[in-house]
Amino acid sequence: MPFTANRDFKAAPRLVVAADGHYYRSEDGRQIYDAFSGLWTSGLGHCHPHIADAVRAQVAELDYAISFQVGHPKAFELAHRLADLAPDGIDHVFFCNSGSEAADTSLKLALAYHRAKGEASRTRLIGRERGYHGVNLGGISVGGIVPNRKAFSGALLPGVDHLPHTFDLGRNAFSRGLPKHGAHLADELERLCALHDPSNIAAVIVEPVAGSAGVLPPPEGYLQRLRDICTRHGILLIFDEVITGFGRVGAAFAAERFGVTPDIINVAKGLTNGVIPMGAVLVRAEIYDAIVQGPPHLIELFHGYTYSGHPVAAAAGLAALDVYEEDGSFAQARVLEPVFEEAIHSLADHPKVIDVRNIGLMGAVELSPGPDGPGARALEAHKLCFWEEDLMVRNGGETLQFSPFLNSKPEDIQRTFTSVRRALDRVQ
Ligand code: PXG
Ligand code: PLP
Repeated sequence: MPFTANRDFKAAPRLVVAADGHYYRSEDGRQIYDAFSGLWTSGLGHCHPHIADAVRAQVAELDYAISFQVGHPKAFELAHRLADLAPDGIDHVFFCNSGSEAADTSLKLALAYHRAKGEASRTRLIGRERGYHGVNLGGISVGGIVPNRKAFSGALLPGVDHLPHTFDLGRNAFSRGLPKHGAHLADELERLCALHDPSNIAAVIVEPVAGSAGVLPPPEGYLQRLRDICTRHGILLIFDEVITGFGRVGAAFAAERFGVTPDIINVAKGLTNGVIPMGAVLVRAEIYDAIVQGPPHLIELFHGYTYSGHPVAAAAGLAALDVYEEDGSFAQARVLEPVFEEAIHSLADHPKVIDVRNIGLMGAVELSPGPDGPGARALEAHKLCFWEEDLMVRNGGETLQFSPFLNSKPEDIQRTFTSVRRALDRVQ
């Protein structure tokens, strides 16, 4: 069980055996409302019939195509559809199978790009404290979640710096949407440029809204400042949109919502609505063109996976994009945002709550630590919700996190927080 207290879990396993729309069915036959859309994955609801049909048909028609030698049309079609969805200028796609692979792929592409352009000294990578970019060695090197790095610290990439995180409880607690304070924290990038010289810096990677670290929306103006500094110094800006892509912030991408266009966008999760594992790295034409060079009979980029552009994943991705488009899911999420904001902030007066944060359909409720030490209270709340409120909520550290479906019913969003309040009343 990844990122789970395994012994605690096995003492009382929380098992789900089926799902339909907005509900899981637990092993003991209860309907459990999913307030987290899978693991940020399943914004359209579970077992969506259009996606299930597409997967069923594809697995019977072409199960696999030998990815290092031949292609198949659906991977190219999906690449074109993603390029259409992405901000102008971002129009080439490298497929992989998860957000972690997208992170490492994007870092390698940044290095390959600068080298191809004759700037091979640009090797330094810059991440951010509290950043999450999956669990592979590149991703944890630029990531900033301490327990994910601690045991592996001797093997992390050299030449990595971290920007400060943007969490400021003192000044920004209970912000609705983007917090007011903290744009100046982007200027730390300028300081790193002065320290190392930009000619040694390849890329900056950030989540536009930090997700796993407990939903940290960017301070007003912060992302634009990062963009400006990167542009000034020829540094690539990578947005890790594994969570924020596909409607989670009420637009196709956070880049669109916040009006800041990076050079590279990483996606996974919602790309297939979580149905089949798939990730992708979307890049500007200039990056693709710089890398894909040399004698035409030779391999241009020595990177890729057995399952890159897997036919069944591609079919699931195309079907998910169909539904996002036909349902107008991204606009739906934008309409639900104020409903969600009101509902989640209704917990602001709870004595165990010290902060509530939200943007789009992402939200977190920060708890004060209980008598059993850090993290225990949020885990207990998750378990109470699962067993007694028939509700799936995510705990991470001291936060409860929420990721309602893009097509949620407003009353279900409201009911979620009535249940959470009851659980918080009872936790230690
Ligand atoms: N980047 C970001 C921004 C992510 O949120 C990954 C990369 C890694 O994706 P994979 O598919 O390799 O897991 C993620 C994944 C949580 C939670 O509770 C978030 C993730 C995964 C598990 C739990 O917030 N994000
Ligand atoms: N390990 C071995 C021995 C392999 O042969 C391969 C791929 O052929 C891999 C790891 C990488 O697997 P994947 O391409 O699924 O990431």
